[in-house]
Amino acid sequence: MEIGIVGKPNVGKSTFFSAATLAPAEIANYPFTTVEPNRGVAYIRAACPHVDIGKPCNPNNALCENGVRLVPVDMLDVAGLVPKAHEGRGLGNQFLDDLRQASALIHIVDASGGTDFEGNVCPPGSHNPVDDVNFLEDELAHWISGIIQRGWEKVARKAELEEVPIEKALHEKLTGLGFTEPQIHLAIRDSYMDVKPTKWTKEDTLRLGRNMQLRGKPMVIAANKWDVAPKENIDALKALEGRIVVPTSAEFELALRKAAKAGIIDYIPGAPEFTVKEGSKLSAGQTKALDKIAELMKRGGSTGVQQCVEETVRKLLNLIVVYPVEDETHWTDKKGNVLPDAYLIPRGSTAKDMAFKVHTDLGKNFIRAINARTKMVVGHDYEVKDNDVLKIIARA
Ligand SMILES: Nc1nc2c(ncn2[C@@H]2O[C@H](COP(=O)(O)OP(=O)(O)OP(=O)(O)O)[C@@H](O)[C@H]2O)c(=O)[nH]1
Ligand SMILES: [Mg+2]
Repeated sequence: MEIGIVGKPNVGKSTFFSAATLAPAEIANYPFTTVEPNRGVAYIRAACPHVDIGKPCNPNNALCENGVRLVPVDMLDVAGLVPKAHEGRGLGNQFLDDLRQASALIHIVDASGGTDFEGNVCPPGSHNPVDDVNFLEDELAHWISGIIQRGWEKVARKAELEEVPIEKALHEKLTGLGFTEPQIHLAIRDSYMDVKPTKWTKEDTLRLGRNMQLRGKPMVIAANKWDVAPKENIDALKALEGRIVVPTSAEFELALRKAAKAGIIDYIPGAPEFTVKEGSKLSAGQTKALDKIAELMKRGGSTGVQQCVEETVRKLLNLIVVYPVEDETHWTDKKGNVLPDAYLIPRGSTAKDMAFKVHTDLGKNFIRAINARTKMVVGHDYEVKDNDVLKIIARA
């Protein structure tokens, strides 16, 4: 699972990335600070079933703190995108190829309105952040349609001649872009494409590109720089139809995570508050900065960064967390590790889908599963629930 961070230059993409992952990234108040992508691991929180069985867990691919399982998601921070990047402006849009494997995107918007389209600092409030949403979606549509258009005539002619379903031909053409055939099928339907792909015009493929982005690279908007953003800008972004918008202060979240790492404060990412550790010696500047952060958290419930990551996984992608085990009595793997693995799978997945997620062979040879909580046997079509613990039985 990978989430890509996108947006115009200088809006706080790397700050958000660094706050969410604690991976180092260069941050500066000018455009195009980031050229090469930054990669890191963020986490989403889930109630760990180890609490239900009353034994500490031994997580393999995740951490667990005080009964909260932290399930990893990969995160990628890329260079800034400017209007007409598809025509080569700024750094162009070739670098978006790094986002091929991303299942979802977080669009960082400077909600303070203090950066223009190119990412240059401008008087706060002089730029309308709502305009950034439209331009970025348009650039992403151009990116996808540009890839479709490259050598399309040949592909379309061949598909028509050999009567290959067009979603299949497109899927092949876009191999590696991370789109599934069903997503492509739905995007074609949403775009009212001509049944004859040789008749598709540039405008048609642009419409298709937009719908493919909606289906295959859906997006959450982070209304960033919340700490300095006028309320009307946040409200205007929140009022955008059909989009999930989360106000964030990446700068504050990064400060908190760094202070927690340095042992100055106690802070769990996503929590509504933090406490200064006893014996921490704070400078006047630090106290002032922490007071400002506390004030925003009181007003908004948190800095928003962790919420934004979790809304992307939970609400936008509608993923749930499940735990496969080998032993349904002790909730362990073969070696006796308690609840070693946590997997993210789409809500609505079946026990067999989950088996495939763990291992292709386990999916292919699936016989049945056992719900470790109820000890009930469930079949291949059992719909897996969030927080389920399942033993999968397969032919050897
Ligand atoms: N006030 C405030 N400033 C922020 C916030 N997030 C980032 N910044 C500042 O915005 C500037 C740009 O931050 P970066 O993280 O480098 O932005 P970027 O989008 O990665 O920029 P490029 O890599 O150049 O595209 C820096 O001065 C940050 O300190 C925030 O939440 N609030
Ligand atoms: Mg950057």
